[in-house]
Amino acid sequence: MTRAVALRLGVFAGALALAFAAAFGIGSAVDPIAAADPPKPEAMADMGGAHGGGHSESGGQLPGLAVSDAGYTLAPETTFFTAGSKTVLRFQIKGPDGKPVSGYTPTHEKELHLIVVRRDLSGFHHVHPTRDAAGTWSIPFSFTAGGTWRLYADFQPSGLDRTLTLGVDVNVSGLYIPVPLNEPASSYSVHAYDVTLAGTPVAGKESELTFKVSSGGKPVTDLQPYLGAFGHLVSLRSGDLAYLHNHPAQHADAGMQGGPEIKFGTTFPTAGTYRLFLDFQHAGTVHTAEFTVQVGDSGTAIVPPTELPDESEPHSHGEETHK
Ligand SMILES: [Cu+2]
Repeated sequence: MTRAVALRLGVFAGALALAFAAAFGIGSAVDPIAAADPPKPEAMADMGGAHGGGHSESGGQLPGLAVSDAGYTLAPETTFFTAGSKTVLRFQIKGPDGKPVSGYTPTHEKELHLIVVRRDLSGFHHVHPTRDAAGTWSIPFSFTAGGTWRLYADFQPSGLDRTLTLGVDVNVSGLYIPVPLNEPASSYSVHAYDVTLAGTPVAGKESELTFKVSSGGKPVTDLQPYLGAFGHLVSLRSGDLAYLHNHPAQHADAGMQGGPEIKFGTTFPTAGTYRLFLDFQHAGTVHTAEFTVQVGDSGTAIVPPTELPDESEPHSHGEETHK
């Protein structure tokens, strides 16, 4: 009984921590992003629904919305989990022949990228499972709170000339406190870093987004390459969690230094609210900055704050908090 109580309390504390984190800027909705980086013409056409998607079972819809596409299926071993306990995520990608895929073309130094996020867009993770000889992918994982979570597998099977992003929902039992999306903001603080965002996103057209990383009021000029780029941007569209994945045009080789700016050409397929997750690496650690972005049919400028908090001030997150 003591153990059960402790477990419950643990789950509750985890959920509170998550809710607290969310209040300070985690969890929002984003946009469907093209699977390719840089976006290939056909992927862009898919995003805009410009052609019929004859090559695709999903009828040309945005990446991340379907569990099967082009004959490939994301097949999790189970879709039931318990919050707060260590588990192992296991899944296969089944190919057109129904067998687990064992041939992949690496994209950004990995055969497969796994994104895990709760459907309210809180609790984002970008991880890299390992594959066994039988084609089963696995990675240790702990869900921080209950709710419906979504797994995205972003990969390129060697039999296909483009990347696929397949998505599946999983059920996590445990305390569920939905976290509202943060209001749109042009700055986000994570650990010792302040990240600002500037740009003028427009629906259906490529727009440049510029992130700038500072620490203690000083620009960071020694960002490290992470998986071949100085930044990885995943955007999820609020409402249906359609998925976009972008990288800077500039390739980053080991030993190069980047920053403070990281620029992306991003095409948001439709107007709407998107949650952007920027992964960057500094001093050996990967951090994720999150932004809620409102995309309209005519561009609205996102203006970064002119003054960043310096270390003498209490750490500000520059975003409205929700109670
Ligand atoms: Cu990845």
